[in-house]
Amino acid sequence: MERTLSIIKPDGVGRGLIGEVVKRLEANNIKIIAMKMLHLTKAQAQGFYAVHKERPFFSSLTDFMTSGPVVVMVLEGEGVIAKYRELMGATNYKEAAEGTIRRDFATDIEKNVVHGSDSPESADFEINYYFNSFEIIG
Ligand code: FUP
Repeated sequence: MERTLSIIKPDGVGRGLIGEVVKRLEANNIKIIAMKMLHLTKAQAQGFYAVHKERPFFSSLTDFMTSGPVVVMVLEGEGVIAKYRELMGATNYKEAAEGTIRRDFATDIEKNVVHGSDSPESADFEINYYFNSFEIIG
């Protein structure tokens, strides 16, 4: 059994896409075992995206991630890391497959509606970044 972290980003929350994303998770039998809404501070966004701190888009990305509330979730299931990334589609929505969340709703490489962990190691870091053990339905 695997776990992954999902974020509905400020563009997704602001555009009323929380229900749409959750609907797609449920339709694909992906179990939500934790969920909350947060408005990240700049420092919290920088800590979350620390692996990207040398990248040219880091400053813009962390500004965007603090521009409004986000919904963070822990998802659980067999192969859920890859399964959720498949539902999300490629980072660049122009390259995302048809029927994916990013292809259907993203407007920009940065404003791409959702985040999903890319490996078991990053899932572990990211889940613990946002949730303590009491907030996850074991
Ligand atoms: P992903 O795993 O698909 O979320 O993509 P990355 O971890 O590579 O990038 C994290 C976020 O940085 C993306 F969701 C959007 C942003 N980004 C840019 O703004 N510009 C880029 O060229 C690449 C990524």
